[in-house]
Amino acid sequence: MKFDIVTIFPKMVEGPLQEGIVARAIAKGLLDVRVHDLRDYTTDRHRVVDDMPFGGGPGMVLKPEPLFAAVDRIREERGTPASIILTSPDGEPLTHRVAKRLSALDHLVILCGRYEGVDERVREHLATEAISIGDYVVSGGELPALVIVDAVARLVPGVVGDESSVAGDTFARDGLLDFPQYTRPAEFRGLGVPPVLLSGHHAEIEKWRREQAVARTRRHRPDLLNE
Ligand code: JEW
Repeated sequence: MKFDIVTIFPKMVEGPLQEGIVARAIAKGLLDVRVHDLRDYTTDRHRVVDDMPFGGGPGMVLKPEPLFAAVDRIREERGTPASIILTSPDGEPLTHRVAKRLSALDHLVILCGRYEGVDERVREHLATEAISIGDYVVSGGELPALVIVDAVARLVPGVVGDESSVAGDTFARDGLLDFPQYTRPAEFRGLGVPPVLLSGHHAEIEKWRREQAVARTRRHRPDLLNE
């Protein structure tokens, strides 16, 4: 699967791609991720990517020309992408369902916004969709782009070594949060682990885990229980 990420902070995006599951999938050839510096698509001496908002107001807005030029280049070099995603606080909320839909596509472009936002013509005439990573404020679209790549890439066959661990993840399984996990030592600084987990009684362990998952979901995410 191909990803092209367009950003004014390429180093901010490249670092996280060089560690962990995503890095391994890139090394294995399952993912082909390219990061593009938006300033490389400017044509002026000062490589300006932003400008003042028409109508006035605080802050700056990302100009349309470099973003359109970047996508033109990506199209020439990599073909027409299946989706051009604009990261945006007012986009469609990212959910497991959205990640699954995107994971079935062969080529995603992700445009990272910055400042007060992006010229609306980008959203209307260049992007094919806008995605938000949730109801909180972040400073720009780079971390949202990385979250999208990570959530989508894990659903590409082979990216996560053990497919049963993908199927068992919270949100993938049955809409319940995960049960608590413990490992050795069985006693640490006077803190024990639930005895049932040491009992070897598999039916009892399954029952306990289910109860814990339901109790946690009721406590932290009651919205997930209402079907
Ligand atoms: C996201 C792109 C570009 C946030 C979430 N937050 C916020 C916000 C910003 C500017 C104006 C108004 C609100 C910061 N920002 C972005 C935030 C994506 C940009 C600038 C974003 N998902 N995606 N939750």
